[in-house]
Amino acid sequence: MRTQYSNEITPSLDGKSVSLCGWIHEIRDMGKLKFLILRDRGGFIQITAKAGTCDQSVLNTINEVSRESVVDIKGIVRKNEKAPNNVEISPVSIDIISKSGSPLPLDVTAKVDADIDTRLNNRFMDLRKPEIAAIFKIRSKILSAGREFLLKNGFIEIHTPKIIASASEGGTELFPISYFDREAYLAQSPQLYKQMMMSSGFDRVYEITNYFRAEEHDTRRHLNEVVAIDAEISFIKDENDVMGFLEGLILSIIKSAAECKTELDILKKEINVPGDIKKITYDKALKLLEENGKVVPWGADIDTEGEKFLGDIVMKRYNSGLCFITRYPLRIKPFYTMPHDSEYSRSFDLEYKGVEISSGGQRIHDYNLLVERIKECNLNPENFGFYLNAFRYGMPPHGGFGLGIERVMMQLLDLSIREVVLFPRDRHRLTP
Ligand code: AMO
Repeated sequence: MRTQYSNEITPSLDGKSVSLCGWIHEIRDMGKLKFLILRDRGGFIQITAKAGTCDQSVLNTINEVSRESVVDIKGIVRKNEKAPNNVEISPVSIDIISKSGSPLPLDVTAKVDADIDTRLNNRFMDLRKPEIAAIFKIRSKILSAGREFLLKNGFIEIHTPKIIASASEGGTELFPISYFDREAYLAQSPQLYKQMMMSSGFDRVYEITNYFRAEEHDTRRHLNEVVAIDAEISFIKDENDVMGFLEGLILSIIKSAAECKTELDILKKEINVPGDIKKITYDKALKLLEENGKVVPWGADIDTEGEKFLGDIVMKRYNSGLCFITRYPLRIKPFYTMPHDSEYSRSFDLEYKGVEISSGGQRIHDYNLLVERIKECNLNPENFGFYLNAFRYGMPPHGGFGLGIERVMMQLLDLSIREVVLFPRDRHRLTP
């Protein structure tokens, strides 16, 4: 229906006929002079109607139209130094395609700041704000950059089931669902299936996928449904090979976000692309924390506060926002993690500005060791029959990671996790 987006209208088009479609962002009636601000995906453009020079039907429509109505405007481009971006449209016709009700549930002009719950309850309208839409344009860009990096490196995209029969992470954070006459669960991650693909000889696979986690957490950085880039790689020497791929992936993601100049200008944010990523062992991380007055007992997970502390220390010492924490105690990692020795594992977490954005490592590829570890983690090998079978008939050494997109986005833009998901699912929110 349209010939251009608003941001494509420049003074050089002076005198040209155009057709624009979008929403009425603002209406200003100065009597004989009436202004509309039209908003579309590209931005804003001023529509200026003068009594006397403009058709009466156009003036009547402007009197009738309400804010946020959807319109189709045909008109002539006029150069005007007083108009925003030195250009405006002199309207020839205005069709109201869909009249908006009023009062509006949310003020799109953002003169009144709404609280996050009101915003999320009216998300369709919240997303009309350019600064909110900008977040999701960046999100789309980083996913494309991630996909491009993986495809360039020979990864094959897969899709694994989201309705599963047994836990993949060994924990209890599962959402049960009824599957005909049986109980099933929503997938916590593609972990078991992406590993099985290594036995199938796919060598390098990835999936951009939803995780469903029935965690009770009600925090700034947890949701019950998230999206992650999951990858698995065969014929690795050890976990360092996996970290190499993850480093390439995250750096290309951050670089692509830093290149979103238009969106970052709208958001008034800047993104620094870190250099290479520092590796710190778990033991060293605990030591650094202790030196700075925060004691984490050996064998415990580094909590939210500890991660934040560590992020600050790493920034001060190494001038980097990113660091790997490696060689975690075996006892706090899932059953599929390759042991380094009896105490430590070949696993890692990737921290970005003091928040875990990814975890991964080398996996066990030996059938007997895997069964042993499943038992040691108080799980029943019988529940993992279909998975274990893939280890009995030729399984290469392999490893992989899961990179949480919401965590990456919130750290990139310094926002809370609810802000970077279209329709977040948390402890209290199941709609919209
Ligand atoms: P893990 O459970 O650490 O590892 O998840 C990987 C990454 O996913 C994101 N994430 C979450 N983000 C927000 N809210 C949540 N509730 C949430 N849960 C997970 C985080 C986290 O780092 N199978 C392994 C990955 C692997 O080893 O390949 C796994 O799922 O960014």
